[in-house]
Amino acid sequence: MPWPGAAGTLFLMTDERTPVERTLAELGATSPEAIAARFAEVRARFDAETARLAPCDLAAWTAVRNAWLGRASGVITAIGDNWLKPATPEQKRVVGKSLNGLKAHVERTLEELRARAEAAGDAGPAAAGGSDLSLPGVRRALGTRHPIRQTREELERIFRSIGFSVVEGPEIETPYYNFEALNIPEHHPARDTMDTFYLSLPKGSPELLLRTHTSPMQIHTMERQQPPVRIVVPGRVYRRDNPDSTHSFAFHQIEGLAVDTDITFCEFKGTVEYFVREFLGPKTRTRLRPSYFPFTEPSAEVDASCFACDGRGCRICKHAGWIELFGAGMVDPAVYGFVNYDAKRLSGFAFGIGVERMAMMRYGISDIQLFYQNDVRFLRQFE
Ligand code: 2NL
Repeated sequence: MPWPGAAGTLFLMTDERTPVERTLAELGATSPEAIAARFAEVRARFDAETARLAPCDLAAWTAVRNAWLGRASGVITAIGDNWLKPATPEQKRVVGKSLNGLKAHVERTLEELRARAEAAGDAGPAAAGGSDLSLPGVRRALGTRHPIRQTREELERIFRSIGFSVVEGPEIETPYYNFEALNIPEHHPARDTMDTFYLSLPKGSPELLLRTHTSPMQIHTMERQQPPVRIVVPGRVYRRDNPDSTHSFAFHQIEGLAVDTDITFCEFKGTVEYFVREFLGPKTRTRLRPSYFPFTEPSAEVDASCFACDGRGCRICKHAGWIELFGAGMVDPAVYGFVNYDAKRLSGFAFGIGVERMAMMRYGISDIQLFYQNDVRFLRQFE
């Protein structure tokens, strides 16, 4: 059965052509009013499409321009081909005039939109919903170096200024480098005060421990190079201490070592005095007190005249006038034996400075734990 009313009608369901792809005759628009109405429809459609354009979506703008002004298949070309060319001479005047009007409207509108897109681009991506790079940024507070780091760098600077190099090494060591090569044999009482954290490893593995001082790196250095040696070794060290206001199971040291053919106690004393004056000020006096370390002979505790009372006696120096700074001494010849240095020809000195202790003196801090709590109210004081 034929489709009711299908034959010969202009409204075949299968005809998917748009109005501008058909002739005005096919559309039934032959009177000037009907033609004007068709043009009005097309113009309304164009206005609707351009109204949807985002202010600086250039890709969408280009698509609209091509759809309307494209030479081969744009709407304006289609109207020229399908509405104007087949029109009767009387219709042509009306169609031509309307087409010119429409084309001018399309061109003008698209040009305006392009100008708007450019202006939006100049105003920054914010106009398109992005971020505006011309706005002031979000300022993030700059961090500061931790007071221990600052003190360590100051200590490094002082020793660099007199020819020492800075060397760093691992925090995990073998008992040989941490103890034996430093003249601390297995059952030496000095191991008790420095006994430390051993790594739990599978049975049969060689023993490893957390270094109790940075001296192992000095042994490594002497194994690798012949004198002259002038190094300082900063870094974190570990000891089995219970925490209190002056103890921590992890703290920092800067150890020094100088070995050469003609280093005497004078070089040792001169270096120590230079360091103390650089760190605590030129008026500071230095005193060496006899002491004992397995790896130095003779050994000394280095004291400085109290920075708070200049030696007159106060609460800080417990009325002694002197404050203990660090331990030091002439390298024990036994140590040279472990690194194949010629003990008859060579001599040197060494020292071990606690970085926390120096920082506490420098800043008047009485509790070492403050360094490890990362309380910004404490840390901000060192900006
Ligand atoms: C302290 C002070 C010290 C050393 C460390 C050292 C290193 C080598 C040879 C000889 Cl390779 N000495 N270091 C010397 C004297 C003191 O540290 O209070 N230590 C427990």
